[in-house]
Formats: sequence, structure tokens, C-alpha cells
Amino acid sequence: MIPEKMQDALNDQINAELHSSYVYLAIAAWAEDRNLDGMANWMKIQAQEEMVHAMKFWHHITERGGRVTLTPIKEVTNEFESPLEAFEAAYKHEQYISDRINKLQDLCNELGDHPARGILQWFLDEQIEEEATADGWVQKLRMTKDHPHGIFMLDKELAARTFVYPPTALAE
Ligand code: OFO
Repeated sequence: MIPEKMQDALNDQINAELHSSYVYLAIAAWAEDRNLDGMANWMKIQAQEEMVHAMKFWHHITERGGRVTLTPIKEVTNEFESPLEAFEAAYKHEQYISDRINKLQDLCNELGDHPARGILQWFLDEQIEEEATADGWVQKLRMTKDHPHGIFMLDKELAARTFVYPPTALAE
């Protein structure tokens, strides 16, 4: 049985993951409106990954006899000055999520909730990748100095992303 404190914290994290999905969808909509279809594609795929993250926590709670409860998703930013600003926002958001996962790990230690260790380790590893990826795009976009040709080239690269998720993504 999952400790109530952990169940509540993971329900909050489900909300945060769904909010993450919403954050990326808002950027996708902004990009699509500017004909940055590659960037919109990348952001939509990221939004799908965030849904998988939410469901991974969902699965963990129910497998341990807990109950999932959903709460309202807070507002997201819909306006950005540039693709760079949008990716900077994404990077900052991932740092915020990493901080949340670190705190969940602290709670796991405090409660001695050993069954939660596996899933939290998966997310700690995932956050290293998510931060590195977002930061990578920030660095590349900085190099373009907002030059349209550079942005066009990067947009083509962003278009190549496909939604591939390991079949084990929902497993613990
Ligand atoms: Fe972007 O990793 Fe989940 O939230």
C-alpha cells in the first residue's frame, strides 16, 4: 500500500506532468502560428512524452492500491518573443520539474518508501536527458542570433523528431 503522503505528492506530480504537456502544447501552437512547423512538431511530441510521464505516476499509484485524483491545470504562457525565448522557457520548466523530482526523492527517503525508489530513479535519469536536450536547443538557437536562415535550418532539424517511446515506459 502506498503511504498517503506519497500518494498525495505523486498526484501533485501527475498534475505537474499534465501541466508540462500543456506548456509544450502552448509553445507548439505559438510556433505553428509562425509557420515554424518543425518546432511545432518537436513540441507536440514533447507534450506526448509528458502525458506518458503522467500516466507512469498514475500507474504506480494504482498498482500500489492508491487512488488517482486530478486537479485543475494552471495557466501557461502563450506568447514568446522568439524561438529562443520559447526554448529557454522549456529549459527553465525542465529545471523546475527536476527540482520537483528531487523533492519527491527526499520524501521517498523520509518515508522509507522503498517501492517508489525505482520510478523516481527513472525520472531522475529522464530529467538529466530532458534538461540536456532543451539546453542543447537553447545553445543552437543562440548561435543563430535570431537570423532567419539559421532558424529555418534548425526548424528542419526539429521536424525530424518522431514520437518513439520505449514499450517499457509505463512499467516500473
Ligand atoms: Fe519534461 O519531463 Fe516530465 O515533466
